[in-house]
Amino acid sequence: MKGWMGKIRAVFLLSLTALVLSACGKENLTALDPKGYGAEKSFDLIIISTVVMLFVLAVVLLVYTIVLIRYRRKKQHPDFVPKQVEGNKTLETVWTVIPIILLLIIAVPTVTATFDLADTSGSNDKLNIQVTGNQYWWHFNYEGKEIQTSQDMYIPVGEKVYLNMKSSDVIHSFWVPTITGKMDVNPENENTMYIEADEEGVYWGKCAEFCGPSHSLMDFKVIAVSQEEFDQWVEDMQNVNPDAEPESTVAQEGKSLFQENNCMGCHAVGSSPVQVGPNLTDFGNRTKLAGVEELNKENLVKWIMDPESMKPGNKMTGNYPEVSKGEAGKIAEYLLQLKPSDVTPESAKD
Ligand code: HEC
Ligand SMILES: [Cu+2]
Repeated sequence: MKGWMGKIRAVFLLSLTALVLSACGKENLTALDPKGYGAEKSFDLIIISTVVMLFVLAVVLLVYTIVLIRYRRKKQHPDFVPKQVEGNKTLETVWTVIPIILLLIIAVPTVTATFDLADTSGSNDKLNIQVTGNQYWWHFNYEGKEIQTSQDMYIPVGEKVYLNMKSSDVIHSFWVPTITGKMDVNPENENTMYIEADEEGVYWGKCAEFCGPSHSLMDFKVIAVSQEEFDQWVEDMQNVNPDAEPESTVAQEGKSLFQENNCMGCHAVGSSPVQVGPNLTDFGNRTKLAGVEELNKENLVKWIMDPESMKPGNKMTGNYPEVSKGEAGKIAEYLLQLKPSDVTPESAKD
């Protein structure tokens, strides 16, 4: 018996540790610690609904308990029929009016918040980003700025940023829980919303609409930096020369291999209409590969040789000539040195 208890306790502790650890480093993937306007509105609504529901639960439990005790079966003649009551007008009114009030308490702030968050009328003189959802990555086009990025979206902190969102294939859903609620990204029509981050930080985003085998791997980041850092980033990104020769000879060879192996049919460095695959302008500054894997040379070589093993169903697999490990290594050297700006996800941490 004692051995059993020990085992159960060990399993319990282990699961608890796993649960706690699994949250490590993902602190900015929660709707319960809001750091942006949309997320705060949603959080307030969560609180209001929870309070109302707890109130209802308490009242029902109370009435239930009273009825259970007061009207329990007593020693009576088997034929005893209790006094019959029906049609109590006061009671009926009370239990009709109270739920109406409760619903109004929830509905009024919900509808107000919905209209507030959908109001993109102030977008004209603000930063507009065209967001495109693709199986299984996100593309960001900074309107009027000739800047394109994928996976990492940089925004200035404390500013409303307007998003105009479409999908290139199936329906996706844009969700950065710590700063905003979800918005569907459809192939047929453009949906608009705005986001605003209160604090600098790296905010984790997820696709929240099932879209295929790698749906759960369709992660991205919103990186909120100070206005100065953002301006710097914009300038750096605009000054990128896609044809610049890398410093090391290995990277130079990698660049040629990148051109020879059809990679540029889908990927661009610098602002370009080529958007079949992620834009790689600031690839070396990212912390993740394809949104989810740790970005390092080993993983990158693995990706270039066999993307399918990392993201099943992705649109790169099988669409380029086979590359050897040596070639993949050189291409990786080239891609990893694409660091156009000193403004990186690290910059969001001061
Ligand atoms: C048919 C189009 C296509 C071709 C050709 C192609 N890719 Fe890709 N690539 C993609 C797509 C689509 C993705 C995004 C996959 C995903 O995340 O679902 C991708 C992702 C990547 C990524 C990860 C990007 C990121 O933002 O983390 C790298 C790196 C990459 N490709 C390198 C290459 C290299 C090197 C070649 C040439 C050997 C190549 N690709 C050829 C379509 C292509
Ligand atoms: Cu998706």
